[in-house]
Amino acid sequence: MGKRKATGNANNPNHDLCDFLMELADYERNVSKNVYKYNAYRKAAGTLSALTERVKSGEEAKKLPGIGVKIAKKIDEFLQTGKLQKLEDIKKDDINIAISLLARVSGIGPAKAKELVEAGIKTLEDLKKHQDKLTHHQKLGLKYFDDFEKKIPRAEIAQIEKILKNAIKELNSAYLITICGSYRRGKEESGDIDVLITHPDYISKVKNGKKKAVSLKTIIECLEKKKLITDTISLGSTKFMGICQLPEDKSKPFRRLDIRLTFHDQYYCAILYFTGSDLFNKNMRAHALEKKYTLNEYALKRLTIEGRPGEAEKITSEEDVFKFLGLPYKDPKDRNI
Ligand code: 8DG
Ligand code: CA
Ligand code: CA
Repeated sequence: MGKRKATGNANNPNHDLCDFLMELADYERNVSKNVYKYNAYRKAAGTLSALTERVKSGEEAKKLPGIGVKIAKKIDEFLQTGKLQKLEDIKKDDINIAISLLARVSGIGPAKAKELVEAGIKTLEDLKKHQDKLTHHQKLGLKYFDDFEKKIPRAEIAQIEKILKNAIKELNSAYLITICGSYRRGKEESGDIDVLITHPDYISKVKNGKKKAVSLKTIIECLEKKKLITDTISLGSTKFMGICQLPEDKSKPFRRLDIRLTFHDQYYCAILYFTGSDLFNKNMRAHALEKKYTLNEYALKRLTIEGRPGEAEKITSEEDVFKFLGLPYKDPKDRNI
């Protein structure tokens, strides 16, 4: 799972307010481990990031969805003093600083970061000396710490996309490949690369048989041979997590790459899900529930009267999902909430 971060909207007139809310969210996730507050702050930041005008007061903000009395008070404090004392105090605390730092290592979650800090490990140098306490993923996260902090320019992902598609199509020209995530939403920079692959013969209902020709392992081996994939964090039959670098340009940073193999009949729900943003997904799932549907990365299903998911609807495009839910289609670039 990626490290969650601020909602992007370059011309957001409330970006400083969004930033402090996202900092509070990160603190709640990484240090307090309070997912409820984490989500509450993120929701408030999402609401503010969608506004076209600057918020004038907490009172005004309180009328918006996801902003209650407590967040409104913080907005007032920030508008009046230019800072938030709670956040200033958090930022001064050595333990908090250490936990937040370690949680930036790929593979180290908030619980692990806390555990390490409690064991006296507070810096990346400390971590390097105690690699026995780390999983394979976390060791790689540490090794490539600096590179993984760097955003990936759109043009570089486009180059990787070309190499990846050519290589996979050489294996079998019927493979369908889509890079999702922030790249598909048109962002100029991304945190990692999220790839979805399917094949018309790879269908959820068919047991074995035709599926055999389709293999994620073969795809990964091929990409290793092309020197695109440099490391594997984990590899299962449908999910690869690893690291890539543009071949022929060793000056380029190492990048996080996730590849998922999905059934053809579930491909478009997967594309919708992995395109995000995650707040957009949350809103869409909530809307689905209002319409008595349940939506996830695999399928859209109507809920029965008893509230149980029924048969999966036949979905052959992202547009289908919007249609079933009675929503106007949104282009990926308009899903950046
Ligand atoms: P980024 O990599 O440029 O930072 O942004 P991203 O592409 O939007 O984020 P991501 O962490 O790579 O996740 C890709 C998509 O997966 C995201 O846009 C929507 C979907 N997704 C959710 N919930 C979650 C979640 O909790 N963790 C992750 N990693 N992905 C999620 O809807
Ligand atoms: Ca990702
Ligand atoms: Ca991503």
